[in-house]
Order: sequence, then structure tokens, then C-alpha cells
Amino acid sequence: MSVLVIVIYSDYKRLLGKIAINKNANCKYEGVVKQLRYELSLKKIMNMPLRRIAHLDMDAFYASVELTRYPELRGQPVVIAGRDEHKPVMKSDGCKHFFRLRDYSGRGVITTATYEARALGISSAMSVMKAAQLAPDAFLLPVDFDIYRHYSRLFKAAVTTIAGPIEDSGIDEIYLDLSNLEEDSLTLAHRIKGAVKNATGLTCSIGITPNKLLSKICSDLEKPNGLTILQQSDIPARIWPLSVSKISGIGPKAAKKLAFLGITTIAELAQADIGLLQNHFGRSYSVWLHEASHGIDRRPVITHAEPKSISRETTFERDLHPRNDRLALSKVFTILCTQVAEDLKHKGYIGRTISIKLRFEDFHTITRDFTLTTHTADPIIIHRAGRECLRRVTLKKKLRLLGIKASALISTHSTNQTSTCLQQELPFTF
Ligand code: TTP
Ligand code: MG
Ligand code: MG
Repeated sequence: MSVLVIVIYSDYKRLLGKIAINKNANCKYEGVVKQLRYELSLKKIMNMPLRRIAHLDMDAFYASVELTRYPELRGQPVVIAGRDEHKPVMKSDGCKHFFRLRDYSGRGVITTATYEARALGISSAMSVMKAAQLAPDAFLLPVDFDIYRHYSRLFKAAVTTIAGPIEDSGIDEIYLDLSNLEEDSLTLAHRIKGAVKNATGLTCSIGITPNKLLSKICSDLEKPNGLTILQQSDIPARIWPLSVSKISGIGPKAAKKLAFLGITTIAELAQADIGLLQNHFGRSYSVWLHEASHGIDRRPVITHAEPKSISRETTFERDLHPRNDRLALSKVFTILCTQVAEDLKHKGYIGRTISIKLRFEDFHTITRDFTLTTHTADPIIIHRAGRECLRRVTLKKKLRLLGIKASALISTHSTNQTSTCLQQELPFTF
């Protein structure tokens, strides 16, 4: 076998063709063929023009924005969670009274925290009550999405003036394709950081590498105010020692499954047998895992992304019983449908698939979809489709969260369907 492999490597394209022609007769070479196809795709990537992609992510974004209006809290552990009741109060002596974590009772979760609070063990998505046990004296500020959206627009506009069109990948992060810019990466990164600081007063972290996957990993490596520039050849030294969970696309479930196979670092994933991965993850995800671990990612930077879905959801202050709290639930359901319809109209989209999301008191979460015959932004039709979804759920346990989503979107700018679909009476498919 080893001789065969050496021969094939010397002229693999020709031999691949031969093996493909004699496919049935050459089943025993199937593994070699797979390996060669992979090598060919690698070669294609090697031959692709080298790109220079940046990922920029703001540091402790919501918390940093809050500190611009409460500079007296700089250097303190500050946590962003909850609603208006914990807004700072102006005292008669002109000083502000800030709430502390120990003042909080409820079941909210932390959106983010300053790096000083993180040093005390606090992290995003942690329950506020748990954080209060860790750091009762940490300051608590409520979430104010309007101001975060404002700062988001500011930093994105500032980057555009230097690097051109951006791919908007979240409220505090963007991708940039710097391939056609002349300046070296270090100079560009410093200019971008300077522009962001000028426009917002905030710091960000940047990763610059040949693709989006690596840049996303790298923007996180030296936070806060970080800058990591990496070439493909740096992967074994810089990327392979990291945990597989650093790869965006390997969630907690996949990481757990990989750990079960003895794979915890990206290096171990890179060395794993694709056959073994395929036995546990299916073909396409295994190929993706393998390529990701070798730092391969062909995705382009998309500067005019269309949204895939528009959704609204709410977590109740207390769990609601499907029968006893029916009135309250149906009120929330109607509000969510109306909000989704308004969001669709506001953003200029109509959707064809309506989904509901239910999270029960035990955190078990389910979704149900309903596809209409035409696209819509009509709250009544969205409501009816949502009810169709609800009918397919056995409602016994109390509910913690309810959500509505419209997907399979098309832009109303590219269609004249809006007016017709608003007049549709019963556009359901059965
Ligand atoms: P992130 O960029 O993940 O976090 P961050 O900017 O707060 O901190 P870092 O320096 O590590 O980048 O998220 C951006 C914002 O999104 C964050 O400020 C608050 C919000 N967010 C949530 O609401 N819930 C979450 O679980 C996370 C992770 C973020
Ligand atoms: Mg961030
Ligand atoms: Mg982010």
C-alpha cells in the first residue's frame, strides 16, 4: 500500500482518473481515493490567491459603552443585566447611586461584564444570582439596546472609512477583506483601531489571517485591545494548542462528543482519522471539522448580507401555565407576532416560514415550523401560522420562554408580492 501511495502522490491526478474509471473493480482503493480528493482540494486552496481577512470584535461591548456615560465606574467590576429598575439614581447631592449585584433578585442572565468583573469569575450568560454570590459588590447596570445599537453603527461607519465595505456579523463584530489594500497588516490594524477609538472612545480586538475562521479565533486571542496577525504556516504553533471550542462552529455539544473521542485540542482534531469522525458526526460536518482544524475556510466576506430570519422572543418573569395563564400567554403571543410583522415591514422583508420556539420550566426547548404558500408580513397571517405550530405541541409543562420567527425571507424591494400577500385569506399548505 505504501508503494502505491508514493506512486499516486507523484502523479495523483492521472491515477485518480484511472481509479475512478475502474471504480467498481477498485473498491479496495476507496480510502486512497478519498485521501487524494482531499489532497486535491487542499492543492486548490493552496493555489487560491492568498487573502487577507480581518475580524474585529469590540471589547466587553455593552459594558464599555455604559462606561462612556458612567466614567466614574472605570476600573470597577461592572455587570450588565436586567431592565430599568436598576438604572442609576441621581441623589439630591448631585451624585449617582449605583445598584450592586447584591441588590438583584430575579432570574435574569448577564449579557456581559467588564474585564475586572470577569477576573472575579463572572461571564456572559451566567445567571445574575450566581454572579451575585461571586461578587456581591460588583456594580449592576441595566441593558440599554438603543445606545449599543448607536455605538455599533458608529464603529462600523468608522471602519468603513478606512477599509471599505464590511461584513456585519453581529452588534459588536465585523469581517473585512483587506486583500486589495496596499498597507501592511500592522499599519492597517492600528489605523482601524484608531478610527474606532476616535469615533466611540472604545477599544476593539483584531485578528488578521488568510480567512474568516482563523481571524475569528485570532481576534479573541489577545483581548482586550488585542491584535493578532497570523499566516497559514503559524497554525501548528498558534492554533493547534487551543481547545476545539475556540473554533466557531464547534458548540458545546460537539466539543463534548469530541472529548468523548479523546479530542480536546485543535491539534488532536487535525490528526484525527476522518473515518472515525464520520462515524460520529456524519460526512459533511466531519469534512468541515477536518478542514477547520487545518485552518481551511473558503467563505468569502459578504458585504451585503441578507438576514436569514427575523424573530422576537421573551422570557417570562415567572413561568406561565398553558391553561391557567392562557390569557397572559395569548396576549404575549399576539404581541410577538405583531412585533415580528412590524420588524419585517420596517426592514423591508416578507417571510414564508413561521416558527415558534417554546422553552419549558425544565429548560427543554422545542421549535415548530409552518410554511405558508406565499410570503407575508401580515400579523394576522403570522399569528394563524403560529397557532398552527402551537397545535402540534403537547402543552402540559409551564412555559419559561416564547418566541416567534419568520424565515425564508425575501426583500420587498426585489418583489411586488407584499400587496398581494396581504390580501391572502388562508395561505396555508396542508
Ligand atoms: P461578545 O463580543 O461575545 O462579548 P463582549 O464584547 O462583551 O466581550 P469580549 O471582549 O469578550 O468580546 O458579545 C458582544 C455583546 O453581545 C456583549 O457585550 C453583550 C452581548 N451578549 C449577550 O447579550 N449575551 C451573551 O451571552 C454574549 C456572549 C454576549
Ligand atoms: Mg466583543
Ligand atoms: Mg462579539
